[in-house]
Amino acid sequence: MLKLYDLSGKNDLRFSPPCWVVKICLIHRQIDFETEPVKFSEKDKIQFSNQKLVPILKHQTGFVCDSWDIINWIDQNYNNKKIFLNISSKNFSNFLYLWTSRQLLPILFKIIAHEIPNVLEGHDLDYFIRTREERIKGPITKFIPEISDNIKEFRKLISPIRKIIEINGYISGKEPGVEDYIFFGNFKWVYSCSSCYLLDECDPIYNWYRRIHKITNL
Ligand SMILES: N[C@@H](CCC(=O)N[C@@H](CS)C(=O)NCC(=O)O)C(=O)O
Repeated sequence: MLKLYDLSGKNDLRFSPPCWVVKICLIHRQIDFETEPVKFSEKDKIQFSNQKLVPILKHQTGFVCDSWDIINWIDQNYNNKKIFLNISSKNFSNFLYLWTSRQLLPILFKIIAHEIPNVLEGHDLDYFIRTREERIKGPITKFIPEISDNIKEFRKLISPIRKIIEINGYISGKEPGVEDYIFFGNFKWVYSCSSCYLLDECDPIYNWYRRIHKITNL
C-alpha cells in the first residue's frame, strides 16, 4: 500500500498544506494509502529520501518527494484514476501550485506564524522557532502588527478564484477536482493552526472550503 509521510504536530495534528493536498487527491481518487506521521524533529524517519521535507510518497518500487511531483506521479501511475482531466487542467493546476507555494503561503505564514507554536511541543517547538526565526531574521511575533493588512491583501489577491467559485461552484468546474485541492491546502493549514478571521463567513470561498470538507469526509 502507498505510504504518505505526513507532518505531525502536538496530539498528532496534521497541518502541512502540501501534505493535505496529496491526501485529499488520494481520497478524491479513492486510492488506498496509509500515513506515517513525521514530526519536525524526526528527520531520521525520512533519511532514506536524502532531503528533509514532507510530503514523501513511498510506493512499491521507490518514493517521490514534493507535492507537485507526487500528484504527477499518481496521475501517471493510475491510468484509470487520472488526477488531471486534460493538459489545460494540468497547466492551471501547476499555476495554482506555484502561486500557492511562492505567494499565498508566505503571506499566510505572516498571518499565523505566532500561533503555529501552539500546535507544537518539545523539540519540535524549539526546532520550529529556531529555524523560522533564522529564516525571517527576527522573532516569530514580528508580523503581528501587520496581520489585518495581510488579511486584507490576501482576500484581495484571491479575488479571481472567488469569481470562478461564484460562477462554477468549484475551481475545477461544476465538480471539485485537483485545482480545488491545491487551493484547499492553504485554508486547511490556517484553520488547523490559527484562530484568525481569514475569510468572512459570507465569502463564497468560505462556503466552498466547508463544501470540500464535507465532500471528502474530513
Ligand atoms: N514544495 C514542497 C514543500 C514541502 C515543505 O516545505 N514541507 C514542509 C512542511 S509544509 C516540511 O517538511 N518542513 C520540514 C522542516 O521545515 O523541517 C511541496 O510542495 O511538497
